Amino acid sequence: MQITNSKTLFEKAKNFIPGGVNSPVRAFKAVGGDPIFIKKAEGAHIYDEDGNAYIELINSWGPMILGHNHSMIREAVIKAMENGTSFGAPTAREVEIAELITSMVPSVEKVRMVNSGTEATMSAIRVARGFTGRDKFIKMEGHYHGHGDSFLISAGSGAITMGNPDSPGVTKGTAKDTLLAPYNNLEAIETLIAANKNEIAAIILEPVPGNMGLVTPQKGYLEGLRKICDDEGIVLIFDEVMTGFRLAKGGAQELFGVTPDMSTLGKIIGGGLPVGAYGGKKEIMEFVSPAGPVYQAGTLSGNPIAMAAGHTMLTYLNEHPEVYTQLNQIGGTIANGIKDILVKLGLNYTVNHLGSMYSLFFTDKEIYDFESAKHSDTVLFGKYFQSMLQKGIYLAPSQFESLFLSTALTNDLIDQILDANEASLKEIFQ
Ligand code: KE4
Repeated sequence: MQITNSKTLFEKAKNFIPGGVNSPVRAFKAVGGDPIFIKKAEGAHIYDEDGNAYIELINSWGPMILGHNHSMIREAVIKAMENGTSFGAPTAREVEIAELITSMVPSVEKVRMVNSGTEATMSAIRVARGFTGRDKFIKMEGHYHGHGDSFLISAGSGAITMGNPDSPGVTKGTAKDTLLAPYNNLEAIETLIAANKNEIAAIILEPVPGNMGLVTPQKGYLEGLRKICDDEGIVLIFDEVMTGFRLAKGGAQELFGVTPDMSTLGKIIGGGLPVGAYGGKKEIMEFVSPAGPVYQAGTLSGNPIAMAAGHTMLTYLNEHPEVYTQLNQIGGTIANGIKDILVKLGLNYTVNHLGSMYSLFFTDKEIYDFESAKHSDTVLFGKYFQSMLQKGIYLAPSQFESLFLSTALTNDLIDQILDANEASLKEIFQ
């Protein structure tokens, strides 16, 4: 792969943008080399500034579930643009998408649109605190809920990738109200609750974490959290920014049949445009201004162009449940294909997979929480990443990220992905 133009652009970018990127996970810091600059994308492919084509398995970190530059999304955006780009006033499309989300996501009776997953989680915690009158909340080690101050404690995704899961700049005053527990561990939750009786407003988690690599909930875990929150009057928040509209049209809460009190949403919800949302039980959401006292606002919340893209995406997913059957087949073929390759090469690395999300961990240990995920050999991952990139497969440049598949992956492309995996793993280990 010739990457001259990307190199030139990256050198220039570093003069004007911190680290040359507008989001740390885009940097190749954890895997070596420089990031490639993308010029365009179509279907299952992205094309860099040097004309190299890649089969891509990030899909803009989740949104491109139907593949890039889908004609129905593009046409909806172009059509919406004819009426202007932003009014700062209510529009019919916002009512339509709110009604659609409440019909798709089991926990959501009322919903507020925002502009990112970070805004959604920050707002959800504030509302839970306002609703309960309590200050503390529990997050899981290694989970990532965006870059809001109170979440940057033992945070996954780019925070752990860059080696600062506890970010400087978060005050002790803020951090003291964030309690930490290992994922998949109900006993730790019960211990925290006993030590902070009637002080905990919420438990927030990724029901199926993707931000330490993909990890799945152990049997009874989500159900156990639901019961604890019912018993203790704690607001259970599922952060489904990644899993919402991906693992099922109603997200992980539909797939596992556990309904939280609130949900946060993002990524797919905007069809690739900047959209986040938080929602939940009517009695809780009625606390949100101007209906209630908890303030939250946004100049571009419910932006008409973003709503056009999001409404088109969600309408399609709502009306085509076969998409999830297809995604699950694609995910199963790739994940099981990689497992077969590992056996064939005599390698016992761990593959975690659920639906259209998967991760290959360079450790023989079972990965069920942050501590176990940290056993993975990130140097080996870097070699694997670079080898796959050279073979035209674009993976997330971090061991601590799930991959995201799209319906644009044809059988031929799946074969190419598996062939590249076999060749890269052979290269590294033989
Ligand atoms: P945004 O603010 O990036 O839209 O959403 C934050 C967020 C919240 N909750 C979960 C479960 C998330 O995965 C995210 C964002 N995910 C990362 C990828 N791990 C976005 C990519 C990036 O940071 O550039």
